[in-house]
Amino acid sequence: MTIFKTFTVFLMILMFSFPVMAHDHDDPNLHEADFGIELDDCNAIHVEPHVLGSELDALFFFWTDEPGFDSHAGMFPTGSSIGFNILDALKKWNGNGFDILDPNTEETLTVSFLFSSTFATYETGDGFAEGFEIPVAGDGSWHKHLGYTLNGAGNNDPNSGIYLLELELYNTSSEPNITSSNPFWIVFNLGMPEEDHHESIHWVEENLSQFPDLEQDGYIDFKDFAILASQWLNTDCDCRNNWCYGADITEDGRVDLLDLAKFASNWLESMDNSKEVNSLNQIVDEAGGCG
Ligand SMILES: [Ca+2]
Ligand SMILES: [Ca+2]
Repeated sequence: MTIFKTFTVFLMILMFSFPVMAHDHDDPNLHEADFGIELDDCNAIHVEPHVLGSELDALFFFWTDEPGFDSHAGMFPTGSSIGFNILDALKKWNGNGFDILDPNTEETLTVSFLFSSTFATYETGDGFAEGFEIPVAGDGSWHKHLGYTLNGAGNNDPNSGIYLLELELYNTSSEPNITSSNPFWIVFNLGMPEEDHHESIHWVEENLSQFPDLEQDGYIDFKDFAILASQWLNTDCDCRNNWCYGADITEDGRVDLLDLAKFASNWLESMDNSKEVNSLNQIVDEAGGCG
């Protein structure tokens, strides 16, 4: 058995021994169904969890206002606003991943908000789309529900399916200067079985959120594992050291079995790609470790 295969078995044992638990809100004071938002120690907007599901209501114009956003009082500078950007085209679940939809011939999604006198709407396009800004409350909190409407092509109703929206939040404050959030996702379901919805949410969690490409070259391989190993059991991870150089994949302050399980499951999934397996074997060969 090669070192590569031995290591794969080792990772699989770890993965099945220490399943990664789904993220829940751990703050009981925030609205449980919403994204929790806060500023971290580096004045970056932190959105938790990174992925939430939502149900579109076919009897109510394919609309929902869930999930919302919630923060504690005093979190953001009063007088500032929080805005959102749509980071990519709307995508649709195909059973194994998400396909990009053509906004000219397929579904789009409209994001809306009712200000005191005006109704603001922004629609997904074929890529990045700028959203709008909503002021922070007088106590420095931001608890808002945007509206989401799925549009069919032309004048048609939208087709049943599971749709993916990618967003980011930013704040208009310049003192302090606040960094935009990392991408986060809403997975909308229109008329599909809940088990398919859950599967698609899990796919986003595994493949888009907390993707453990620590060296950031587009591949998950031994070079990334070397970074994880170098930070193993480190307990002082935070935004100031970029969560222990990315090794604290779960961003909970320490590098431990939860991070290794996350790393292992992504690595094993990437092995479906034979090119990736070849590159991994090549690394083992170059390291002189092929047994
Ligand atoms: Ca990498
Ligand atoms: Ca961790």
